[in-house]
Amino acid sequence: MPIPIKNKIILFLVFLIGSSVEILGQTKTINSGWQYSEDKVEWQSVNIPHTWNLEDAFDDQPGYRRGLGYYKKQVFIASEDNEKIHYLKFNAVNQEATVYVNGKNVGNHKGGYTAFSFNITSFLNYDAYNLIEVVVDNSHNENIPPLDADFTFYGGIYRDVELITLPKQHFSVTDFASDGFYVNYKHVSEEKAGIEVTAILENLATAKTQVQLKLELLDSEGNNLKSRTESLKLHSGTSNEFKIKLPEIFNPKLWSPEIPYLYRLKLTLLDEQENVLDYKWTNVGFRWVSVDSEKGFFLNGKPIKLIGVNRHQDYKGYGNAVPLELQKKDIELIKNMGANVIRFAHYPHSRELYEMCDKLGILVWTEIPIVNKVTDSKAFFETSISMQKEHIKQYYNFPSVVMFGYMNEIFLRLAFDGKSSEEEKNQLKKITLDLAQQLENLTRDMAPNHLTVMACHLNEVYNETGIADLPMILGWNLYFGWYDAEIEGLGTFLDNQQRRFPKRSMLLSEYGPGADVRIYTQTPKKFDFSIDYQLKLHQSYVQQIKKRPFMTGMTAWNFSDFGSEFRGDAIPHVNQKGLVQYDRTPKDIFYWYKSVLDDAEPFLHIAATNLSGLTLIGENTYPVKIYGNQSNATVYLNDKKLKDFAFADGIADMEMPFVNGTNCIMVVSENREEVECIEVVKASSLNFEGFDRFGINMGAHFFFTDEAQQITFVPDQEYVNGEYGYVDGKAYGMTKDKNQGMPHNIRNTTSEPLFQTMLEGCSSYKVDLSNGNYRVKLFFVEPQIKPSENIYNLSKSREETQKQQRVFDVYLNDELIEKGFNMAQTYPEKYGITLTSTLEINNNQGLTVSLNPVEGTPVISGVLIEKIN
Ligand code: GCB
Repeated sequence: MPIPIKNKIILFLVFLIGSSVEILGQTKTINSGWQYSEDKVEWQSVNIPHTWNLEDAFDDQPGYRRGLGYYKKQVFIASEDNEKIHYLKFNAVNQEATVYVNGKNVGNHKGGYTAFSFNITSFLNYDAYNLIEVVVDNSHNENIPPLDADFTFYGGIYRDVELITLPKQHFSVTDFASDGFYVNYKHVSEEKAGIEVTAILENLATAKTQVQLKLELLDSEGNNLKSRTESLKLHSGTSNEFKIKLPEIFNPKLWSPEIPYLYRLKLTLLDEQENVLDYKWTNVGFRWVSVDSEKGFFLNGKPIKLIGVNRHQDYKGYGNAVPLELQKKDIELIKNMGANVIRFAHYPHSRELYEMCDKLGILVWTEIPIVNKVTDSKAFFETSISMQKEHIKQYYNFPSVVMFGYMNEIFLRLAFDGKSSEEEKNQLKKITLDLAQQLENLTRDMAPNHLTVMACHLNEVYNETGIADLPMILGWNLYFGWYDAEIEGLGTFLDNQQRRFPKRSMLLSEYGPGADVRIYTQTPKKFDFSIDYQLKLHQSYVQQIKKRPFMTGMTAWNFSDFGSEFRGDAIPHVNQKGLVQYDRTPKDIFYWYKSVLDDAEPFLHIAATNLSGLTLIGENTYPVKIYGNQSNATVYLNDKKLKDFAFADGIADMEMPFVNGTNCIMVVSENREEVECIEVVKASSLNFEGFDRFGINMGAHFFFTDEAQQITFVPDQEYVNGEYGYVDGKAYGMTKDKNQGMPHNIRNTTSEPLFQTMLEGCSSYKVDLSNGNYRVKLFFVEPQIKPSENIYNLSKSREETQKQQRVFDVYLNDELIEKGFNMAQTYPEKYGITLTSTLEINNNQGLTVSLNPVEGTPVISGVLIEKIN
């Protein structure tokens, strides 16, 4: 459950006038104590942030509730405030909200990722409780982007709700819910820098009013560098826009990832008696950016290769309703990894995170969620345009924001559309281009100091339609070595694009394979979800991009694993391409990036945590990777020196002669020391000396650490005398391009990688156990169920197998343990099945699991053997 955030007062202005204290304006969050209902009959108390899809987006039932959710709350408004103006501001509600105050409709907002606000003054009662009601709808709506995407559209009020009380003259709260002022950078160079502020001021009094606007520019220590006060006349009942320049400063300290120097701009609105009416501030970072289609990205006139991550906002156990403090830790972690860029995908994230990017020195790509396809309707266009206006206005003042985007893989659905006619497809291309052009123009117009961006998927349609020529930087989301062809295909593709379109600047806006920390192997293969394949792909991609000066940079997909309800990754409902896990525990790849990107301090990492439980029968050593940002180090195993070594590309592979039991690896470099201890089962044969359980992940080439069963299943192999293996049969669903077995959620288990991989057509499986009594568990699942429509599993080999009966008898040696086993009939819908029996082995006959077909081809996913005496 989300940790409740207490109501907090964000800004509480207290001013001394004579001896009395007057509070002129205040903004307070009203997050606590809302009532929530699905049907307006049963209500429960909730705090904001809240979503109603926390459970059903992760359960075994396909789909999650997309519909209406009702929220209500009473708010007391004091009579002292009856001369003030009151606003409600919602920082994000997914995805449509209709707000009522005391039963009256005060407004509606479409779009789940930007803020919106309403003036509720005329609806309020003073010295009384006022009822706020919000009807939230996360149903599919043809006129609200995103229509379709690879992330869960959790419904609810999931960012702060604020009650803002202000005097009649104030910075606009309703100019697309921005801060009511915009900082434009003028002539920024190493020699000088200037800013011009556009302020939108409201006067909600009935008469014209004279006010003063005071601008002050402070350095990071708080010294006042420049200031200017303007006397302004505000017309009543309308917004008043003013542009005010501050005198330039000379030799400004420039903002960059290395030195994110921030100035601060204060804006104070005063009445004629110099009472403060309203107050704002923002970070100012002097920087300028440009791109060159041959030389890449430039910050402050110097080349910089952007290397960083995409980020989604959701978080294990919270969905999109994530406490801000947890989210902030993400940005710290991303900086700690050494990244210099974040793409906030595929929608605007909490504004506080952008402020952190200002402070920490991380360049930002931010975008709105027009993903996969558009609707040919006036309403869709209008929502999209207004969403981009909100986006630009709300995120304009963050100096870290250098790229504004508006579309992601907008032809993805079209590329997989087998139904529409050519004519319909051409029409869709035309209107998509039209919307893109409108958004591009709007963005250039509204954000002249920024770069425009868009991300495409691997398809010629972006070139052919000309959409790829619109943005200043073209992002390519490229999954060579995952959904497409081989890892090395990346460079060839980019070189080819550069030859064909030499004037375009390109950024690799997404790349990365799925990776599950429970899966590891010495023979990583495409689409196997192993952490080893993740390293292989990322390492090669970084090398390929670094080699190409024309590439502006790269952002890995994704910083973290994230919820995507329809997915069948190794953890179902979760996209596992993260560099960190869904709960933000780093995967080893995170540390590899840190080794090559971050040189702030000496760093070492022993990539062994996930190997704990490793079982080695007959093998002598297992390679462990050491990461580091130094040139060399020395490695020890169980206090014995193994060797001195040098790092290459932040990495060194060490063969470890592990012993049975606890093993401690120590790595020592000039100024760092790291120790990691893991448990290893090591035996020359299956004699069960020093261990009492042994599991095999049948049909898989990888180890799988199963938390529920507290064991690491070893990879499968063809039968080796004295060990174990299949006598016949083959691994199910494994192809050159896909090595996951069966890309589905398996019901009633969390051990998907055990069940998803299986042997098919194996009539005899041998395990050379020594004599004794054993408990044997066999694992099965019926793989032949229609795969769900998953456009993100783009493997060419995806095809439906013919439906057929599969009936077989199961024997352990001569003992029949299941007759006429028919999973499709007895356990429908991909149910993970365990058959457990005990048996005695004598006469050194070992164990043979026999699957005798009655009809169709038998399958088996794994075996777990426990010696009982
Ligand atoms: C993409 C999409 C992103 C997906 C990602 C994936 O190209 O832009 O939203 O999550 O691929 O993992 O398939």
